[in-house]
Amino acid sequence: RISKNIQYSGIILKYICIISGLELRLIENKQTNKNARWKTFRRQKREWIKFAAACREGEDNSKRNPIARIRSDCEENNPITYSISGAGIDRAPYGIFVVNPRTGEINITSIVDREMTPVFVIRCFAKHSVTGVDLEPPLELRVRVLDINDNPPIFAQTVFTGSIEECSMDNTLVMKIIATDADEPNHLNSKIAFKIESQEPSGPPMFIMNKYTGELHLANYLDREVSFLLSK
Ligand SMILES: [Ca+2]
Ligand SMILES: [Ca+2]
Repeated sequence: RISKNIQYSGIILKYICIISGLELRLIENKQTNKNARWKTFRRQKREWIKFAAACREGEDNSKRNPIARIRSDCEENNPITYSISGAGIDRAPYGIFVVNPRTGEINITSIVDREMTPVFVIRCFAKHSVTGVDLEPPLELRVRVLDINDNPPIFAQTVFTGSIEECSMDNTLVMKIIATDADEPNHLNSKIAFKIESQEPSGPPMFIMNKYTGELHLANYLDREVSFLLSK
């Protein structure tokens, strides 16, 4: 709370600023009127009031409705119609979010897919119900879609082919296996671990797979003739 007096041209202005709003008190000191007259002007800080809950993909989020609510304090003096637009509303995927034009409550109506739309940006409007004039600047409401682990890793190719000269140095890089996972990047749900499931010819392991990078390195005893014999 800040309180300050300012003397200006015979008028004392006393400002009292309160965090939740703004109250301006004006004291007029006129020579003709020894009793100071108080006038109090109150102005609510105008703002869109908003909140938005995050939604989880692949599940019914409607039990958390309304997932967002928008409200303009112009509501007190004007008939307001709320509307929304954007992806998930009037652009594909259509009709996922709907707004109650009177209350500003935003509901989610269907299941969402993070891999298709990781964040919905909802543009919100508050228009005068009769004139259609915007009573507030458009507001952007972001609804993040939380990831679930619903995608397996996929190899970039069905067959990777590599070659290596015999008698190569230990641990020589033979090839790198590439795979991707469509779940959220840099998240446990998209983390990939590589592993050699089996080798032909069977026998002692000829290669070492780096679990994290997919790099295949030579083990220390590759001999073409031995491998050839093993494969026979
Ligand atoms: Ca995954
Ligand atoms: Ca996912």
